[in-house]
Amino acid sequence: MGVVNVTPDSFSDGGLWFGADAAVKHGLDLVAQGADLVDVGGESTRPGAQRVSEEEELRRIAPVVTELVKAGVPVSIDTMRAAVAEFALDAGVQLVNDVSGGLADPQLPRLVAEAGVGYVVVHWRGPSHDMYARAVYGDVVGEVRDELTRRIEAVVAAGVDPGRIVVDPGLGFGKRQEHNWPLLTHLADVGQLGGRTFPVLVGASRKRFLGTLLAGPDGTPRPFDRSDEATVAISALAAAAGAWCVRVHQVPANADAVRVAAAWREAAAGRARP
Ligand code: PMM
Repeated sequence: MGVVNVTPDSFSDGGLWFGADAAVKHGLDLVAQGADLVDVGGESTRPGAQRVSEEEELRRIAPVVTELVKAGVPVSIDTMRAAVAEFALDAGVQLVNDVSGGLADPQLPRLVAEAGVGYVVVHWRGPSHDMYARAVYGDVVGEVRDELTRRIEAVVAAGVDPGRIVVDPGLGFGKRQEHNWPLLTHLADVGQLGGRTFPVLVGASRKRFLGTLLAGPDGTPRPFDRSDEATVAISALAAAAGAWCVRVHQVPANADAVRVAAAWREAAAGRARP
């Protein structure tokens, strides 16, 4: 999954694709580079971000979603708002990526259910402006699994087909560096909820915990745009551990990493590659 953030302020690529034409071109480039899906978002969720209005979010994503779908690109819409999802569903997106897991807008799961598309349910404890206040865990993997299970029960009660649900541990969303790593090393557990196995999406690309890991000798975090190689390493490890999808800003090397991991898994399972 390649990311097109149509925002002026996303921490990883804010402002780069803010104009609709630049955003559409970027989406087409990501597909040419090997992305299977393009995730379009019009609201930054970086730590501390304030929410944008619904009108502004719609204004940002509408032409980009419309043009990419028209060009035959498989699009997912990254939104927490039913009105934005509704526009995107009418335009023909294949997946709704809701970083609030249905908590921010209770109307959203019902819309997804009616459209019969895929739904990414992300672990979330509340809005970005003060998300670190909620980053308190005893057993992070257990608590994320319990909270995701409750979200799945809620969205299924709203009519979403469990077979269309993808789960996401929500790296960085109300989680500090010490919380992200155990989630990454327990991806199979994250996908096993309430007696079912769900596909898992991993969004580690350019996140702050990678910059912290790669800090210089004086402790200065590595800038986000110099953590792409670390993102590629996570993509390989996550895909080898069975993740269904990795959400990334730079596609080429991540697409290669995913293909390496697929060959690795096949060989490990004793199957020869054709
Ligand atoms: N992270 C961001 C935005 N959307 N969606 C999913 N499913 N998972 C994520 O981890 C995720 C997301 C924030 O990153 P960005 O602002 O760099 O796109």
